[in-house]
Amino acid sequence: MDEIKKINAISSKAFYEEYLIPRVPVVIRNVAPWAALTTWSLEMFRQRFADRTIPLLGELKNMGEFINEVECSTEENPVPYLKELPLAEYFPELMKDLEPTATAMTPNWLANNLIPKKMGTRDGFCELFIGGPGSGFFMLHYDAHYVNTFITQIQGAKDFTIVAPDDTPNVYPREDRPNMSQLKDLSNVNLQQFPLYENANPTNVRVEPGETIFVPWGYWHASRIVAPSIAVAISTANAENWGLFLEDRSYSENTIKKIVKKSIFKLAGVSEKISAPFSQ
Ligand SMILES: O=C(O)CCC(=O)C(=O)O
Repeated sequence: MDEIKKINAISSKAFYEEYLIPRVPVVIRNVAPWAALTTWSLEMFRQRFADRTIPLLGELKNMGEFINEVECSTEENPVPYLKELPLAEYFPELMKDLEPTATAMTPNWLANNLIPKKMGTRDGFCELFIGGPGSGFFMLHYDAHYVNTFITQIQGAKDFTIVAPDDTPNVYPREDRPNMSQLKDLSNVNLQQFPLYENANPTNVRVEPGETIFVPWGYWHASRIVAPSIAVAISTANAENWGLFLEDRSYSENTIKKIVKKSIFKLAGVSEKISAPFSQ
């Protein structure tokens, strides 16, 4: 795969034509003027949310205690990575710090209030990741349901490895979960067990504060934290991938119409029964 370019903030049209439609990974600097980029830090999480409970490795943990541990994390003694935490569920008051929506991430139908929770994406379209050196999302994977993903580094730095979809046979997808690779850590691949990986053409890029990596659907990726890290990952779907998204989630157009209609009535505060005579 070619080297991943770093570009400055870009118009929606240029992003659409040069990166979204041809599915080209890229790092965007200053993707949006988010308050998160200047006000979030490990210290902020410790001060404002010390008593908030978060799930980590199947247990509940106090945020203050977790942040103290992240600061002590080392390559030799890493602390577990807090990953894929739905921000709107655990830190709803922080969602406004990610406004306005970046042009490159617009439109995002997954963030629309008409898409109900039941589709399993709305509350999870924005995820929080916090961790220290020695940890990371080591397992190579691509994101499910054909979503595009934008991962913004708020603090610290992370090394990403990206592998193009045409290298899929070389990265040994799991049979039971084809978007997960059997390669659990790219820094230590057993080539006797996985010889085809030698034919793969991975690309590495370091993502630093204020930078956003765009990972198009189907692209394999893994990360390794190099400095105490706070990041958010935003999944997007719109006309470019909506058909694939619905098909993958086994939703027919008709079901979607029904779901959206229900949401409209709910938002308007009107019962579907009362409004039935008017809904034809
Ligand atoms: O930010 C990271 O460490 C990894 C994020 C990721 O792999 C994802 O959102 O799919």
